[in-house]
Amino acid sequence: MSDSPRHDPTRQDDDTPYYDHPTGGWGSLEGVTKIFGASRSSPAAMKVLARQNKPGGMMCTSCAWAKPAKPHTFEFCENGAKATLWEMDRRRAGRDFFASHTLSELKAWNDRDLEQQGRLTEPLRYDAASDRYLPVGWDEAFADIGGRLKAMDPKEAVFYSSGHAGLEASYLYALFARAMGHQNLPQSSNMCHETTSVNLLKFIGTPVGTCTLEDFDHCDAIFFFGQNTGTNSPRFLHTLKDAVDRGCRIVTFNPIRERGLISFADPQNPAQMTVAKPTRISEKYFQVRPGGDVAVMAGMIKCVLAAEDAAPGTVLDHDFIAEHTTGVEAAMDAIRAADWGEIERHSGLTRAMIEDAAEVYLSAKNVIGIYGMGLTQHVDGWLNLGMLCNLLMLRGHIGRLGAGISPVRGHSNVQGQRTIGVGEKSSHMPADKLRELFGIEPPTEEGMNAVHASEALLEGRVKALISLGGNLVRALPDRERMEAAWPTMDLTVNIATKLNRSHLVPGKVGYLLPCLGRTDEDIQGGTAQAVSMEDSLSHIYGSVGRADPPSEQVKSEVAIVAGIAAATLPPNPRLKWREWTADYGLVRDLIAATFPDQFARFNERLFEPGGFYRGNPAREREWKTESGKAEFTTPTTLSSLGETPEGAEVVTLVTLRSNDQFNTTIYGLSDRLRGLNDRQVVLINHDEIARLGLQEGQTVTLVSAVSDGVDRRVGGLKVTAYDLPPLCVAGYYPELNPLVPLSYHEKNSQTPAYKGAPVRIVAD
Ligand SMILES: Nc1nc2c(c(=O)[nH]1)N[C@H]1C(S)=C(S)[C@@H](COP(=O)(O)OP(=O)(O)OC[C@H]3O[C@@H](n4cnc5c(=O)[nH]c(N)nc54)[C@H](O)[C@@H]3O)O[C@H]1N2
Ligand SMILES: Nc1nc2c(c(=O)[nH]1)N[C@H]1C(S)=C(S)[C@@H](COP(=O)(O)OP(=O)(O)OC[C@H]3O[C@@H](n4cnc5c(=O)[nH]c(N)nc54)[C@H](O)[C@@H]3O)O[C@H]1N2
Ligand SMILES: [Mo]
Repeated sequence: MSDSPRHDPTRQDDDTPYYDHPTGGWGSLEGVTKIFGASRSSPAAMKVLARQNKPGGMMCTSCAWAKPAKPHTFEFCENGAKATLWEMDRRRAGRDFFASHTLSELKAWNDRDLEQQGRLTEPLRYDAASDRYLPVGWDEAFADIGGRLKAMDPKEAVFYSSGHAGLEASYLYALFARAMGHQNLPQSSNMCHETTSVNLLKFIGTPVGTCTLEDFDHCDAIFFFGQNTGTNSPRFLHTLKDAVDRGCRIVTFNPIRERGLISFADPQNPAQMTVAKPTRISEKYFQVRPGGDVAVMAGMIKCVLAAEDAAPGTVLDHDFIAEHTTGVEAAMDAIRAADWGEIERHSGLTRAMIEDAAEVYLSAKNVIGIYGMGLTQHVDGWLNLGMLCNLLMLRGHIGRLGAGISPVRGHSNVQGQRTIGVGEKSSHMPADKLRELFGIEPPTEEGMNAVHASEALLEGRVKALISLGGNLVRALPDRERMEAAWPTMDLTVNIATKLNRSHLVPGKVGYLLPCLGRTDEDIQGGTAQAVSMEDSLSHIYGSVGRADPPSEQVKSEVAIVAGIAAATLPPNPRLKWREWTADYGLVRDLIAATFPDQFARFNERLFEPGGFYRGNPAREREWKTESGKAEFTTPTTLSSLGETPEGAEVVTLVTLRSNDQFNTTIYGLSDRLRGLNDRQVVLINHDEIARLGLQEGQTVTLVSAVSDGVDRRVGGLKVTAYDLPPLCVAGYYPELNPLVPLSYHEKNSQTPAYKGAPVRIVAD
């Protein structure tokens, strides 16, 4: 590939060398059509899709982007359709399948083939003698699990949740843990936006973003850091396109020229699909070095301060700063002192480029800052967010219409689960309410998040793990060490829709319990039930499934959580597991009683078009921080990579999602929007290939450059030239997870540094 794309940080054209169509457009329609052709989804799928993300319909199981009050004709995207069809799979992984395969045999299968067996149909228990999962009755399963949990020290039990399950099951799960006597409630956000939950709370007094959809109708500039909209939240492209059509200017910082942030053709707009030009999304696109965002923002702030110095009193929002913030002097002193040479070195961008970005900031009345995993999954991720808050606050861009900070969340209900108590801290669920509503004395000892629970597992301190969805073995860092530790547990219980890797490493006693998905009709007490979720913009929606469940044996997540809880906990007339299972409205009443400020009249508002807003104090300029003010952050470094091992051959590994996967679920091997068709690759800048003495197309092994006595390596990766900044390489999650050390995480929240692991490349 001698014509392989060169890295040219100055380029600002509409093209990416790999995929020369806009995101959306015919490509995404083709994508949907292809899945329809290839998948074995039920014929009801089209009906479900037609109502997806609309009031009274099913809320997408893919990303957490908002569902507008006035939906498009099709309010789903290519990847949302994939997620729905994945769940509505007509294939079944039933008892015959499990009878004919041992787990040792299944371990040799790839992850995709495991999920391709289709939906799980009945409860299973691992039988060590035959190394197989065998059918078991629900009552027997609940009684045995309950008996084992009852017999152990509650602090040795861990209840994980992936951000799928609705608020109802999640609330009961969080209640169950605390009634049992622990709050070891790690969640997928611990690997994702925990950096946000912990640090935004510290800086501006809210664990979530401050924007709503309305803000996107009024902003003049958007600064976009490390979020791949075209793949991970495609419906958001409509919002961005509308903003651009209104004249809003978008500036993006991302090591990769991601197609969706460059141009977009609305697949639902006949004119744009045929004659009109696609919309250019980012006016300016800067290929920042991984971890270089701190330097970018320091540079931009220097420009803002220079403008203020040149025309004192006209640039900064002095009233906002004086009335609402603290720490501005120390933060600004440190930034003034930052050296442009260092800023250029860490960011990989020139001073002129950063000045260009600052010009957009200075010209805008209302600014929104948006970010994703590119800011959160770094050792000094806290500083990424601190600098973004600093930048926004200098001109009062928080708590005002058209402005704010907007983290784009991952799983469809990941934010909501945290809101209603799934979390390891006492502050996640008010103790007085637990006493008042249920007469239980909640634990005072803080629980374990995902990294702390993983460390405890490696040290033999975790005896039981219940997983409400997810694929933790694959999603965690340091996979090989984690996978080896899994079978040391006394009890593992996986509540899941499809078979995955984590299910193949049961504890000494292991259950696999099949649950309904959100597309499935959920009848309880003779009535169809709704479940609910919260989006990235803090709006809550009801969701109704209408598909035929995969088998009569499959239970809802609410029923399974309640079943285990009832079998574990001593009788308490106020813990009405059976009644709650028969009517989820009763659980929503409990959520409203526990969190009255946010969930008042929950049942009444369940199907409000556009969801109901649960409010956000920072949006109202009420700062629930330690100081009672919004806090400026003083930078201690200009990179978020942390201390990196020395050596010219050490490069930063960024792990990525493709356009054909949802986290650990791999739909297919293609990454259309990046022009890639193979997942066993390491992407490297053309000149770096030469610098490191490699050849395109050769296979190499990536070896961790962290020396802590653990050997971490992944081999068989094809060297692929790609337009990336120097000194970094990229490849796919979850294949490369063995290379990220568990100890390599964000400092305040322990979010693994999946975007900044130091590695060396060794020829195979
Ligand atoms: N189709 C689909 N949708 C999904 C998911 C999925 O797997 N598939 N996953 C869901 C989940 S759980 C989540 S959390 C979200 C994740 O959505 P994103 O937040 O978009 O996360 P990633 O895909 O990991 O990639 C983040 C982007 O950050 C860039 N990046 C990497 N390092 C840096 C850096 O140091 N600085 C900057 N500025 N950019 C950087 C990468 O090039 C990439 O474009 O998506 C959700 N939606
Ligand atoms: N290297 C690297 N690692 C990462 C990341 C990265 O960017 N790079 N990203 C991290 C992030 S942001 C996240 S959020 C985590 C994701 O970690 P997880 O949330 O643990 O993983 P998922 O792949 O989303 O989980 C998929 C499984 O969930 C089950 N499932 C699907 N739908 C349902 C349902 O409705 N109910 C139940 N009970 N089960 C269901 C299915 O069995 C499926 O196999 O991974 C993290 N790991
Ligand atoms: Mo995530």
